[in-house]
Amino acid sequence: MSQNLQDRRIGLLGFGIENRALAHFLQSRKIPFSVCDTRQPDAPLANVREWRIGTDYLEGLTDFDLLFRTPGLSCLDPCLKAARESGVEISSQTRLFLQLCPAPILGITGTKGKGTTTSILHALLATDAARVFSGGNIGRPPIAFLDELRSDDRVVLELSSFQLQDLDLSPHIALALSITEDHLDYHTDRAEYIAAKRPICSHQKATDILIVNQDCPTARSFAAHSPAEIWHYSARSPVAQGAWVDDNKLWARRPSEEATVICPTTDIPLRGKHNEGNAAAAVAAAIAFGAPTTDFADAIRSFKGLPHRIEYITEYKGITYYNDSLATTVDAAVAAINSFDEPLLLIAGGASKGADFSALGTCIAASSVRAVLLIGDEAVRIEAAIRQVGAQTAVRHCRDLREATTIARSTAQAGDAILLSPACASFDQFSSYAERGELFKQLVAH
Ligand code: UMA
Repeated sequence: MSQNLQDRRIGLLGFGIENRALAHFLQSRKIPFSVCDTRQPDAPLANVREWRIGTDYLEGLTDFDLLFRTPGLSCLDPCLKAARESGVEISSQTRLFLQLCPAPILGITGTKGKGTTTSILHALLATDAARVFSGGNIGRPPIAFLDELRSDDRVVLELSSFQLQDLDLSPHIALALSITEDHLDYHTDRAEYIAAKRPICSHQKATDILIVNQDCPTARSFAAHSPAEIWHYSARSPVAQGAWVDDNKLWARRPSEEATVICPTTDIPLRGKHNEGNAAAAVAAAIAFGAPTTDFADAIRSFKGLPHRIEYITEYKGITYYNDSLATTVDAAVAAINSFDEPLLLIAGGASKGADFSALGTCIAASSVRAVLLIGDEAVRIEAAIRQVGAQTAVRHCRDLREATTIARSTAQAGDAILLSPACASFDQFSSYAERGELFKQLVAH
């Protein structure tokens, strides 16, 4: 494969986290390449054949034989389509990794829960003798650890619709979590978003395994697109092979074996029914990978959770604070709100992704939310969704996160929780969800 790459005119489209890692991989093999990006990189790299920077960066793509698309650039872009039709091969860091990886790969996709499930699965697999490597959309491009891999290792990849959309090969084990809708500013519509995720399993072989969320009709529909053996997981009811939650316990069953209890659900140290589902998904994936269940309960009990996902920050004067900045979709915010019984002051709003907020309005009306503090571009549409369902919940429009936090703190009473769960992207006021979450943590600490 390196030899094949040596002889080609290679262009990296976009120079972010993924293609930077790919650039280092190519340079370590003395394979030349050019870089095309809308903007000048903060830290340019030496020994790049050519830099094409600016709004016209996608012009003249037929100068290349092989292009590596950054996830943020849709494969449906007209310039990419034209290049493909002219015979240029369009690839990506993810595809190259799948082509070169010597170890079995488990890929996880879904609208929400990918990161948490990937992390729980990593913890479960780490209890076994085989080494485990995790990466992908979670923030670690796998090409960066390709050279460390051996055939007896296990690889877990979190894969987004942006990464999956044009893949022509699938992981050996695929896990489809809940699939609803997201990124409607990037995907043409819901159908195209769902279709973009299907390569998680559509190029599998009969000897592969596909695990689907039994509780999600869209995830279940993926089974018809894969020749692999089908397993399930569920947060609600038993499955034939896989893992599930029932009778306040987490269960697992390998094909043709008796069901075994992994642990009581009270051992899962994460809030919310959706996280019981994520734990079941991780257990199903770990047993599909052949890991023994002996130490799973310990691994689950000591799982710390991830930053920015219903992350407990502190308690002060009887008020608890949670940072759920990663909730960039309506579904994620709804799941977070539903995981609280105590009275809630919700901070929500942010940049638009074209979402429909009606489910958020319905959830707020039926929940323990007693006040909503709105920020960002989507504040007006969120208030409209709350009013649409006739909810009487107090709504305040705030200038920014700082003001929302100050008002929430002065309004809250002992026993309340203050939750940042925006249901929106962060890009109107922040560079990322992580920057938004970090600011919230700082504001709460002072
Ligand atoms: N660029 C262009 N044209 C475009 C898009 C981007 O030139 O149309 C350039 C930008 O100027 C910038 C670079 O490409 O220089 C940025 O690339 P990028 O944002 O496409 O990708 P990376 O920085 O490589 O990060 C990507 C994922 N980003 C996206 O999917 C948008 C990261 O997921 C991922 O962690 C990383 O690869 C490692 O795999 C982020 C994300 O928001 C966190 N993902 C979405 C989500 O989780 O909901 C899908």
